[in-house]
This record gives sequence, structure tokens and C-alpha cells, in this order.
Amino acid sequence: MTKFKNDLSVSGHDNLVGWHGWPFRCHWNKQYKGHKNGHCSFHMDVRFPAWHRLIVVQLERGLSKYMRNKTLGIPYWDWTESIWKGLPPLLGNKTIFDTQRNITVENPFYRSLVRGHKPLKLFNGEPFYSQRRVGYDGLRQHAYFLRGVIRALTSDSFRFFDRNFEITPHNVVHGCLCNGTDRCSYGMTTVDFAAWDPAFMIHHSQVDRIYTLHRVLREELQIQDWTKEYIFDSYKPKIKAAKTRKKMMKKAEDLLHAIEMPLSPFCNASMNPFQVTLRKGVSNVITSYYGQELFGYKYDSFNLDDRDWRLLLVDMIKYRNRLNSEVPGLPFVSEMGKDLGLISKNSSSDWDLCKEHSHKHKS
Ligand SMILES: [Cu+2]
Repeated sequence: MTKFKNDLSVSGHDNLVGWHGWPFRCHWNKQYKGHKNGHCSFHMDVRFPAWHRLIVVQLERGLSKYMRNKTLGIPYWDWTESIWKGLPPLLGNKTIFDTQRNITVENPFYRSLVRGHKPLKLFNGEPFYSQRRVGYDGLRQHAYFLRGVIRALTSDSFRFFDRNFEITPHNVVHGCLCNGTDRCSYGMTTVDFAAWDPAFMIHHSQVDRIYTLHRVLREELQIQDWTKEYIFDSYKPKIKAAKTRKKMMKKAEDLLHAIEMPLSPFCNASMNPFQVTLRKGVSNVITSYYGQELFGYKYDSFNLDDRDWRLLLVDMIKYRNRLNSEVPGLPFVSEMGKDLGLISKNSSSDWDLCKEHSHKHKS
């Protein structure tokens, strides 16, 4: 990891993490909502899971150049697991013991030097590192994370899955790494700097594992439908909510474009040094869904908090047999455990969890 972080080539760390939020790296994206500064990644958007799958694959390729065992990939941090009392040691420890050299060194997963940014007064003109302000109490709400994952995964609507899973747990975990705004302007809660925190790749590896589980569950039940229509239909209520017919047409057109467009910078030969994501046709929302087949990686397990993922199949069957089953977010008790309480549409907003806890500490 340290070698990868010191690699300043196009396949090195700084170039790749910059793809997430660095301004003007994808200046053609300026036409899309929320992309005035021309950054590459997509959030609160149908392209969110696909774009972030591609960046994890990309980072893994960059990192694997320096790994002796090429069969290993980026580890995932299952934040639904109650064994973590906050951050896993891999992310939380400032230093690690290097068994090869017999010395204690800085843990490369603790923070990253943000090179190439103009010196800031805040740091007395010194180079600066990615920042954290960990909301430990928030990160210990394992059942809350698990409820969010179950709620999203069991829904038949792709839109419901996409939005819910992005807000809780995905956004909440970002929020808990930068709890409150104080001393955390260059960390996980900013699009520009999030990927500089090494927690980003470990977190997104887990996010991608859940996205993969979305497919595995549906294949298992033989209800897998990954057509344009499947995605499009789930967004229909949003499209119909447009005030005029013209606006409705525009929304539908934009959505189809978002589903089909090759995602950059992966599709851009002048920016992407890796064939695996550059290959024609692999970088859009539809095709990249088959991540395992296309990019050659595999997860060791889909269990969540050490609970058998197959129990979700029972949840899904039960849900589909209910009255009004087409409505996502109806309350139910999951087979994964009664201790989780009722799984339902969560009304609390994404960042509340960590903010609430930080206020508690101050008082
Ligand atoms: Cu993220």
C-alpha cells in the first residue's frame, strides 16, 4: 500500500483517487446535475453503484501491482459486524509493525498525504493529510447498518435499493468518519477528498460486496432481471412527478442516457491505463452489474454480521407474497434476527446518526 501511494504514475494512487472528486478531471460531466466543477463520480444517481464498483476495481488493479499475492484483493470492512468497536485496527491504528524490516512504521491505511494541492493557511503552508473525526458511537450502531442493508436488498425496486443503500448505510459511514465539520474539511464527507482517506477503498469494497449480493440473491431466486426496463420502470413514479409533459420526456431521456452511457474516466483511453475497465462496453450501468464475470474478482462470503445471507432469500419470498408487495419499504421482521426489530422505511436523515452522537458528547 505504501508503494502504491508513492506511485505517481497514471496507475498510481494519487491519479486514481483524484478521479472521485478532483475538479475538472471529467470536465465533460459539467452537463450533469451536481457536477459544476467537472468531477467524475456520481452520487444520488442511478450511476452511483456502477461508478463506485469501477473505482474499486481500478484501485485494486493499481494496488495489486505491488502485491506479492495477486489473488488477494482490497479487503472489505463489514460495518454490520458487531465485533468492531468503531474502526477496524487496519484503519484506526496510526502505526503498524513491519515484520519484514522489524520496525514500526506509519500505517498507510490511517491517512494519505494530499499532494498536488496548493498550500493552505490552515496548515501553515505545510503539505496536508486526509482528515478524520471518527464518530465511534455512530459506527457502533451495527444493527442500524444491518437494517438499512436488509431494507435495500429485499426490495424489488432498483430505485429503492439504489437510494436507500446509498443513504443508509453508505452515507452514514462516510459521515461517521468525519463526524461534524470541525477539523474535518478534507475527509470522507467531501466528494473532493473522500477517496484520499484510505478508509474509502475499504468502505467501498463492502459497498460493492452488497451490490454484488443484490445480484446473487436475485439469481438464487431466479428473478434476475437486468434489463433497461427493470431499472427504468422503478424510476417511473419520479418521472411521472414532473410537472409538464416536456419535462417528463426530458427526465426519461436523461435516465436512459444515464443507464447506457459509458462511465468516465474508465472509458477514456487517454486517462485509464487498465484494459480491464477500459474494454469496450464494460463501463456502463447495465454491463458493469456483472462485476465478478467482467473484472475477475470474487467475494469470500456474503454473510452480514456473521449471519447467513441466505436468510434474506426467505425475507424476499415472504415479502413478494404479501399484499401490496410492489410497495417498497413495508415493515417486516427479518429472518436474519428478531433482535433487529422492524425493518421499515427509515425516516431519519442520513447524517443525523453521527451528528446526534457528537452533540451528545459535547453536552
Ligand atoms: Cu462513498
